[in-house]
Amino acid sequence: MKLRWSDVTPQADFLNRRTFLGAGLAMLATPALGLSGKPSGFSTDEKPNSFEDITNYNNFYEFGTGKTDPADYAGSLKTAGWQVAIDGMVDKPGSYGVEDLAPDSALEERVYRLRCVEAWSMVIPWLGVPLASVLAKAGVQPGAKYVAFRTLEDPAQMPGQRSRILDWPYREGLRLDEAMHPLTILATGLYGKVLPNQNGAPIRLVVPWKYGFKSIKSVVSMTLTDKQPQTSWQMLQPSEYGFYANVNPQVDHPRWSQATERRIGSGLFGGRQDTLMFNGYADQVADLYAGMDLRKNY
Ligand SMILES: Nc1nc2c(c(=O)[nH]1)N[C@H]1C(S)=C(S)[C@@H](COP(=O)(O)O)O[C@H]1N2
Ligand SMILES: [Mo]
Repeated sequence: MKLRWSDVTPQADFLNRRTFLGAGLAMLATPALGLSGKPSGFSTDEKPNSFEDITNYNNFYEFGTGKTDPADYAGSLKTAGWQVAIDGMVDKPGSYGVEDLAPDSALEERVYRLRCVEAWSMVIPWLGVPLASVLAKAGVQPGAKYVAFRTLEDPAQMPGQRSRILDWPYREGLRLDEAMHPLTILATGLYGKVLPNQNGAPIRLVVPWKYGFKSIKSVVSMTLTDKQPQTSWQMLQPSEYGFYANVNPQVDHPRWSQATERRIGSGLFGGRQDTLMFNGYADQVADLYAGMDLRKNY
C-alpha cells in the first residue's frame, strides 16, 4: 500500500468544527487515519505541493488579483455558521450547513492535480466528499440538466468585490453528468486541516480535469436547472473562456499555448512539463465528451 502524506506528516490532525466545540478529547482518541479522511482510488501518487505553496499562491479575485492577495486578505472572511442553499429542480430545496453536506466522518482524501488556465499547476491533497453524495441529499429531479454554483457576494468581507474585475458574485456551472462524476468533490479541507480561507473556505468545488477557474470557492448556492448556466469567466470574455473548460493541450488559449505547464515549487530551473489531456484524467472522463467537438466546446 502506498504511503499517504498523512502517514508521514506529524500534524495530520484534522482540526474540525467539533474540536472547536470542545470535543477535543474524543478526537485525540480517534486514529489519525480517521481524522485525515479515507484514502480513495482516485488519488495521484505525484508528490503534493507544500502546504506553504498551496496556501500562498492562489487565485481568489474576491480578495485581489495578486497571487499572495488571498493569503494576505482572506482572513476577513467569516466562515462560521456558513449555509449553502440548494434549490431549483430538487425535491428538498433548502439551506444546508457545511457539516450536513460534508460530515467529517464522510471525508475522503483526494490528491489531485490542479491545472490553472494560466498554465501553472500544483498537486493538492484535498479532503472532501463527492458532489454526487451532496446532490443525492437534496434529491435531484428528473428534468435537471445542470448545476449552477455561486460564491458569496459581500464586498464588506471581500474587498476585491469593490472592483468590477468580474460581474460578482463569481458563478460557475457543470453539466449534471460532470457534477455526478465520482472525481468531482466538494472540499472542506486540505493537508488534513480545515480549508484555509484563501483556498475557498468553508466549502469549495474541485473538478480536477477542468481548468482551475471551474473549481469555484466559498460556495453559497447550488441551483439545479435545465438551462446551461452563465459562468463568470465566460461572461467576461466568451472568446477565451468557455463553459466546458476541460484541460486540453491541443486547444490553445487565444493568447498563449496550453501545451505545457509550470509546476509550482519545481524551482527556478524546474522547466515546464507537458500538459495532459483532461489534466491526466482522460481514462475516467473522456466518455463524458464522446462525439463532442472539443475545439468548439472549449
Ligand atoms: N470564487 C472564486 N473561486 C475561484 C477563483 C476566484 O477568483 N474566485 N479562482 C479560480 C481559479 S482561476 C483557480 S486556478 C483556483 C485556484 O484554487 P487555489 O487557490 O485553491 O489553488 O480557484 C478557482 N476558484
Ligand atoms: Mo486559474
